[in-house]
Amino acid sequence: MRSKLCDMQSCITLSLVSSLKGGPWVLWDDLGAGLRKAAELGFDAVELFTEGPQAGMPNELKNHLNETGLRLAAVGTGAGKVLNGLTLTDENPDIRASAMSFIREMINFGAEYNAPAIIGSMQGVHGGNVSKEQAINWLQKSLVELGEHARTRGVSLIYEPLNRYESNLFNHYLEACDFLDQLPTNGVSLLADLFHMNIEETDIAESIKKGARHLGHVHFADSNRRPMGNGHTNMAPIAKALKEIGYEGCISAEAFAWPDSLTAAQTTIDSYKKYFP
Ligand code: LER
Ligand code: MN
Repeated sequence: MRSKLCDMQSCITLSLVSSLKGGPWVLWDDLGAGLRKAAELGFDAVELFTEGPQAGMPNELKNHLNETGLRLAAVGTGAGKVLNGLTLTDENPDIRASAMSFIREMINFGAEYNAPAIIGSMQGVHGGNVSKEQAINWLQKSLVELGEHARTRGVSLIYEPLNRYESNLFNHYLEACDFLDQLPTNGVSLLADLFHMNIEETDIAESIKKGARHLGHVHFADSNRRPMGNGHTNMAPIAKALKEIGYEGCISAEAFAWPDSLTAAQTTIDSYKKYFP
């Protein structure tokens, strides 16, 4: 039975990019088997990580979603950076342009299923010939254009602040909120990744409350990026904050398949039920 216990939805990540084994996704490789497992455990939705927009096997995906009753929660764009070296803040204008078209196509792909695309590592970093001001300016322009594009497709675009070891643009959730306040679009919302926030925030629950206006998606992982329950994150006040602000989006497990994929999926749904009964 599906765990639709509150207005939030339980979600689990599924990566179809086998070459990135060891990365922070819970289910792996086999779309059909992964979705059936997610449904069997009672998840409401799945977040997909694919090589690109063509790699989601659209018809197959549609059929599996129909069969399982799962919703597609979001699509990750990180492969654009990790596999193809594309970022929105690269000094080379051709690479920035390719990053834009990659993300535009990912937005279109997700929008077929009413699912937003997530911009995490594709935001890039500043350094070398690219000043912080320049990188943020490029990021700003890109997010406005892509956010407006997403709106025309009936979805939002999700921007994810990352911890200091992965980006040097926006590491804090509330700084990213201020940045979004300045954007002349309401097509972009923010991702609160509890793993990144555990590294950067003073108080995760407080940041979520203060920045509730932009919250669009949550990545659910413990302090060590293992499934929630395997680290030292104090989840109770974070869950309370999410309930208090009336968050109605996905709580999506982007965590290592630790100690293995199926155990991680089970631990995640158990934690979800514990904190969001
Ligand atoms: C993507 O959601 C993310 O959190 C990044 O850490 C992946 O590198
Ligand atoms: Mn994340």
